[in-house]
Amino acid sequence: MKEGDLSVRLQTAVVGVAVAVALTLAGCGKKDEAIKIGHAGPLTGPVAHLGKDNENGVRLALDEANAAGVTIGGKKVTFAMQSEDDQADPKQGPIVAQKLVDAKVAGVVGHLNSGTTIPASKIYHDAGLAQISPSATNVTYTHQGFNTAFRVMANDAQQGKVLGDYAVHKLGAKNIAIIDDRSAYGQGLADEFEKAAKAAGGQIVTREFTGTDKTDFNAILTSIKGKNADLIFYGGMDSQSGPMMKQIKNLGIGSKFLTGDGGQTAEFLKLAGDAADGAYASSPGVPLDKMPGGKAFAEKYKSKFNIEIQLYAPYAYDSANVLLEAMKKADSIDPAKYLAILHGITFQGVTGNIAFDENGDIKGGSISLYQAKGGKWEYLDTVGG
Ligand code: ABU
Repeated sequence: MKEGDLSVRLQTAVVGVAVAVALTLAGCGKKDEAIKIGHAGPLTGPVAHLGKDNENGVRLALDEANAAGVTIGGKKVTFAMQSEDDQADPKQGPIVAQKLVDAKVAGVVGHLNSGTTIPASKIYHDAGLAQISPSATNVTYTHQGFNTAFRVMANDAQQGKVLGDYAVHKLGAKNIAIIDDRSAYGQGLADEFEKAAKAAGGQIVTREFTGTDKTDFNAILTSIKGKNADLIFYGGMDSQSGPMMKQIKNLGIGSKFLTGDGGQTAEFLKLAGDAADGAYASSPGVPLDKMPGGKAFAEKYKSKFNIEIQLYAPYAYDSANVLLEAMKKADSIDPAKYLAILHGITFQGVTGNIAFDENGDIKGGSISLYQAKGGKWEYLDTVGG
């Protein structure tokens, strides 16, 4: 053998050994992949502030679980969020849901809007995947016979009833005008409100509608002005109710204004400005400072994200935590194993105690009422719970 040949062989052997050692080390250091938890909500568009708020709630829960350390099936596991933007668009809901199913997430927190949550729920159900909505309140979501659908707040049958009773009995409204945004949430809540207001003795003088992309309501409001309504009820989100409130005051309409949880936000106060004063709104659950873990949650949220909570973040946090709790109790991330646990779970969340009825609705949900005063929502009362 020539000297050159020997040198080439030696070099090849050394490189081979080095590659083998590197591969072995890489193998030793290889971490198990994190378990994916899906989140879906509007991360762009007029209600992106609420979608980001929900996403932050989930992120906080997963980061805390990872820091605390979780063992499932005898293995230390970590969680990673896969967050998808459904743009609050009912057409995007199922598309995003399919993306999360294809990504093999172990469970989903979302969606935010009833209009996306309901069509997405069929995809999750067909895949046998648990879905917990922190904020979708339309009744239909949990009444389709899907054992995969859960929500952690009271629904709009409860909310509409409380609002209808409140309008007539507490605010003294006899003649009522109703506007909704034609979304599953806005229209659904307006329907429930109308039923309850009529049952309480109120009269509906007109029922108008707008769209989730509209911000000019002058034509509708001018027509309502002529009807001398004692109260205007709006079913829809803050991106519409904020500008609507401003236009109500600009047109010199003296009717009281009442809306649901989609408007009980800091964003409503910002968009309506001084015109917000006097507006009434409801929200499922109790105010942050009355939630069992509200104060501590608000501090953690502020310190991690350096912003204030918008609305549903505590519910998104609880949704993620109750999902993880079911996985831990089942000692499995397989929905076929942890779904039964989720149905029977009792979990102390920051928003209150979480347990689900046979439909996947929260047991003992409550509705609170607020009035806007001096740029803040002042708490008035809580019904139910
Ligand atoms: N609950 C009001 C906002 C979300 C929704 O139900 O569409």
